[in-house]
Amino acid sequence: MLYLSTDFRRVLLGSAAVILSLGLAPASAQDAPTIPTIGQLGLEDVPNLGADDPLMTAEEFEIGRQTYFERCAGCHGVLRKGATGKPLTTDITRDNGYEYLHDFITYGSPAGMPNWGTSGDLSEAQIDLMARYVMVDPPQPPEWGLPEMQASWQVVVAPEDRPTEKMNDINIENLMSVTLRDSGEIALINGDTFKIEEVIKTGYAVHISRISASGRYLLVIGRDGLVNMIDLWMEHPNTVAKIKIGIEARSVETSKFEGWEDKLVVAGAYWPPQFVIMDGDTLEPLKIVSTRGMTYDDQVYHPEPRVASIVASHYRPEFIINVKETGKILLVDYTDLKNLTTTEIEAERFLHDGGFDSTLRYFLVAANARNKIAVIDTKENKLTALIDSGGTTPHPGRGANFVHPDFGPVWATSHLGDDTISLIGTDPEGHPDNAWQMLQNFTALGGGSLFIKTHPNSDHLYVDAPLNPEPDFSGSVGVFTISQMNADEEPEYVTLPINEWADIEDGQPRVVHPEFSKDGTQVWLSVWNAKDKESAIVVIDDKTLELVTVIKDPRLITPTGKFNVYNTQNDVY
Ligand code: DHE
Repeated sequence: MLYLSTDFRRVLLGSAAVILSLGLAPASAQDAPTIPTIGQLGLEDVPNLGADDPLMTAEEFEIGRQTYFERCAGCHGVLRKGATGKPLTTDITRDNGYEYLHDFITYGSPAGMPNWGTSGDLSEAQIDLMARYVMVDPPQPPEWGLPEMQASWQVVVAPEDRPTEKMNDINIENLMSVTLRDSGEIALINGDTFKIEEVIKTGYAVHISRISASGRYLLVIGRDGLVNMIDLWMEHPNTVAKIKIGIEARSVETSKFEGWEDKLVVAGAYWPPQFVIMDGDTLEPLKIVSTRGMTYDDQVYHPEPRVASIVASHYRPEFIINVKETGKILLVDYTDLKNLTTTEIEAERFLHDGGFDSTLRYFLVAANARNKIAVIDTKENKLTALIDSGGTTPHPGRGANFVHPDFGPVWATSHLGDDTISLIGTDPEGHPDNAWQMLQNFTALGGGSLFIKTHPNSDHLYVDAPLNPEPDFSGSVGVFTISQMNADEEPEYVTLPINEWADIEDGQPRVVHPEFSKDGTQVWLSVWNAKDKESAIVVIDDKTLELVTVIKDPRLITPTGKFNVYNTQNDVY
């Protein structure tokens, strides 16, 4: 079964030509799906098709496969068993029927399903096709082991040919690595001057950026599993090594423990479900570990336990690897890859994203299907607490750490499924009664929030709501004043109309991912529009909450995540 290629393909979707770079070539005849007829499924509501017609043609199936990979697999899973999104196995979808699926894709839901139709992201023809596609059994994607990784591995500039000192005059600590999602690029934007220094080609629908312990290397991962290692010391920072670690991926991190700075890189894949540890200079793959196995609670086999967030411990030479579907957190000791030692912690399902508390000792991660936050003590290597988040589908990003006037140090998360903000106490020594308790729930803009952020030098807490179907909410950010918070009252927030400030006429841009400058004086927000429409980055003054500047440039295609080098390198959030 060979249907992999790294070539870009151009296919016609409805009348619009779209370039797809997913690393997926057409299925061979052997893989051709069995497509049932309308009559076999007992459906009556599919437009223009009669009982004897197949639900879709083989060509439509191929387009559906690509679109599912691009838009749906992240939440619903490659095998469609569900995670952040609901399961879409055919027993369920065929029961739901065409009309239900069509409407759900078109209008979305306040619980976090994007409104693909009304937002203009998918055309009517694409929605029709996807409503039919999810009623056909999912294809099984291929494996991706060492031979495939080695074949994709490229050292573009050998370590001995790289600069021995910084060759540019950019203040790299205040550089922002900005995800340009749909162009498969990152923009390096100067945080002092707002100038776009470089735009660098990366993987498909590039996801996150992380910075090596020294601050020199920027690691970027695309949804297609391509990891780019970018040297920020070069006169013009660019890729020095790259490798494709799987078919679908979301996370990358580097070793940060003392003595191991910049030595290793780790990346996690959604498909195949595995992580790989690589050499920190060249990205040579050294060790691949599958995450397939038993769920922590029912103890039944799961074929697709995807690797979600990964962080590097500051207390031990370990990577903290969160496995979504099994609900397990793996503390992987990287000092001896031949005799790998892993502490496996039973946490909760489905682990997604998270970050450290302000001391960097505890790691807090959302188990979003069970509305829980799991807390790991990275010094003692054990589960410290499992806390009800008080809302639906917690989605913290890395979360926000601040000192609450009444509660002391807390970590905050917002939610995808409703408008709840949750504060958890994180100071077992200074505030033992509050530690690992859900101290307060209050409301922000609305459901569909993805990220919450503050900075040690800021008195503000920023909460977005990009997946809210209501444009007034998805186009704004809510800002709370920390010093005005108290234990007895729901704090008030101000709404900043970021979309209005960006002054974009066309489309329904979503405001996403607040990120601070190095010193915490400015906050950057992405105004994320469709890829053929204007997008922007809005920078605001954190003290006055007034507009500093709007960064617009034809190269800023679908900006989403932004990663300040210093804050990301040092886990400041
Ligand atoms: Fe993300 C982080 C997975 C959709 C922007 N996203 C993460 C992490 C995971 C993840 C596992 C944690 C990485 C880590 O810390 O190591 N994201 C997924 C999905 O599975 C999901 C839900 C669906 C998908 O198909 O990918 C998804 N994510 C999105 C988006 O649509 C976002 C808003 C826009 C985009 O660029 O794709 C998006 N995700 C982000 C960002 C982060 C992230 C900006 C890093 C947050 C941070 O501050 O560290």
